[in-house]
Amino acid sequence: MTEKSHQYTRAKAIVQQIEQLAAITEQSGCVTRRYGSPAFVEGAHLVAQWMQEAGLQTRIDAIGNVRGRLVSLNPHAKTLVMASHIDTVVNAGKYDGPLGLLMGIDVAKQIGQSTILLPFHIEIIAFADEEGVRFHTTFLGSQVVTGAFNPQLLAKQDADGITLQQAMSVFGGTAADLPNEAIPANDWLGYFEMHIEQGPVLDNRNLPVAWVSDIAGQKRILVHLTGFAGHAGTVPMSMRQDALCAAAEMVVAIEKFALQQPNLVATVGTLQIPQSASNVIPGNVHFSIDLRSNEPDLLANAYQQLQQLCTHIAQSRNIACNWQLVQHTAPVAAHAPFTQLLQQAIAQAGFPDVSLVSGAGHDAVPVSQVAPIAMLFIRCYKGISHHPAESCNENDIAAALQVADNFLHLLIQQHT
Ligand code: HGY
Ligand code: MN
Ligand code: MN
Repeated sequence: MTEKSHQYTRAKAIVQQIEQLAAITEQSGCVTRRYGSPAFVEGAHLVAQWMQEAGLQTRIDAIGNVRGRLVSLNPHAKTLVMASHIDTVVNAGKYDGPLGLLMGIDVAKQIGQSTILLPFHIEIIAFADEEGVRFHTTFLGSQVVTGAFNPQLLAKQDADGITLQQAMSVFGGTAADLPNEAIPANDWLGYFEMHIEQGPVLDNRNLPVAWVSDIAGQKRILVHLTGFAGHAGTVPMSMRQDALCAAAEMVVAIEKFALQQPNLVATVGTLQIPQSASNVIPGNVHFSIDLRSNEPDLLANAYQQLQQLCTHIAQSRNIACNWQLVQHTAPVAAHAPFTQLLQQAIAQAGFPDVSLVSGAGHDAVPVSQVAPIAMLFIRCYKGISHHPAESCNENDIAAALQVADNFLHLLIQQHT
């Protein structure tokens, strides 16, 4: 079997696993696997089984990351981590996260089954909470592995009042275990993540892969508006403190502001009206703002200007506005020469040297604080993501496996 046809066979097997994992969901008919849910736990155990079948020393850690190691004979060797996440957004696609993870398991399996003497350990990690849907956090799993986890997050509650500490107990983990789950800073050789592009550039340029030059910074904000609930039939329009109308004016103003900024995106993805009824003037509204740019100053200025804009709109409507920054991650650049080796691997596979900025966040962001990172993007159908139509074809996955195999062999050569 030629190397190319072998990579294609491997790609087909990965697509079958993607479908198998996607069938494990909180909601039948769509893919939803939020951190710590029974579906998440079932999916984690299936991934653990696949890691074991790939010959990796496997365990589920205290926060719920699934971890599989291919150990070098050199006990003092550093560790290369290949990872991605297995939690999803609500009504998600099947590939965002699982594709990169399953490709990492496959690449490690090929090396484990070869006669290569591994000069470094390889650790494959299925991160437990990259999306941050349940607790409005992100990167919980990767922050534990990098030692950056903030224990104050353990008290965060989900929509049902369950704390993160209670949620993680489903993995048998306790807060005291978390510091021991970190890979010490000087043990890292590097971090390599493969991920669908989640954007249209590769599809438009008819390319299977690209390397990632930067990952955009992001700020997640929760806005709580308090007006005054009232009778929809009796309160004159001029006397209302309608929290929803205030929110609506803010949402449109946020969109208008972002449309005028060339390198900024702003999204109001969630909006809730607690205790709503059709004949009640909304007294309370909560909504989220997701703000991103790969330019730190632009992101900071936009944050300030939008906060002023919303405060002004609230004051003009006699509405109280509580503005809460729930998460901030600075923009991150991939690290040379680690990424230069990935560029070499892409060239060896015969693909052009194309790099992209990632508008999406990835676990590579927290990892970049402790290790050199390299990310490989894989074309996805029309760039669709965070949507059930998200998909990727076997040829592109096979092309990415070819690059990943090259990258690992270059790293092994470099450290032998
Ligand atoms: O939102 C993101 O950028 C990623 O999908 N967590
Ligand atoms: Mn995502
Ligand atoms: Mn992702």
